[in-house]
Amino acid sequence: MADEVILLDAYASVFGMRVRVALAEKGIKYEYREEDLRNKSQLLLKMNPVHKKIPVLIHNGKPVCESLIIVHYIDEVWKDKAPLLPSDPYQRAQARFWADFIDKKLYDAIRKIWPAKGEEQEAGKKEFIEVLKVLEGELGGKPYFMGERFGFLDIALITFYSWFHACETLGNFNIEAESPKLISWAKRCLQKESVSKSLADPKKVYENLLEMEKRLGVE
Ligand code: GS8
Repeated sequence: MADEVILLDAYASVFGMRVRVALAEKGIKYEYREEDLRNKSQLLLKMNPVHKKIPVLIHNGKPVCESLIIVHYIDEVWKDKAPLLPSDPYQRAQARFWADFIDKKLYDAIRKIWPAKGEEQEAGKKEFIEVLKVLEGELGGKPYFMGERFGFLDIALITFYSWFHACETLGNFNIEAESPKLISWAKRCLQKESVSKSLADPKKVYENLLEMEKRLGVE
């Protein structure tokens, strides 16, 4: 019997995009369902009753939640094609460490650039640039984070690229001037169809944020 794969997602989500890239890397066909996060579907509430968040991967009726856990799951289930995590346990631990760093530090810094303003936004910008520089150090001279192959850690980070334009415009700074090697890496990742087809359009992400600001009445 063919696998039934459904993804509950939201277009501009850095977390949802990770799952889209992983599924594309593996060449898995799936049904994409866009969630309205202001009016969540009964299916989302049933499939992720703990966090009530997207993304949720529903594989043959069974839900898997949390983006990094989902990417890991995809790698383990569809292991014949495009391995995402390294086979060496130490390398795997490193990949998980840095993915955790991205979730804890980069996401937090972005939330300070938007919807924050003034001093908090300035602090967010500083933090964001510092985090990018740490990541750039970890990338070093390698083409991808784990070496020669695109994989788990690249997936964990590349989805933030869709938000870079919004961060730069809202925070009035230039990411490439601060972290040129990281932008070269991002462009390398974007040459892959699995990435370019799965990522949200940076201009749309920015427009979405402006619309959300209007709705929330952010000055
Ligand atoms: C984060 C998911 C998340 O924040 C993961 O999957 O990695 N750690 C999780 N999802 C957001 C949308 S993206 O900003 C979400 O579903 N929010 C709905 C809500 O908070 O009600």
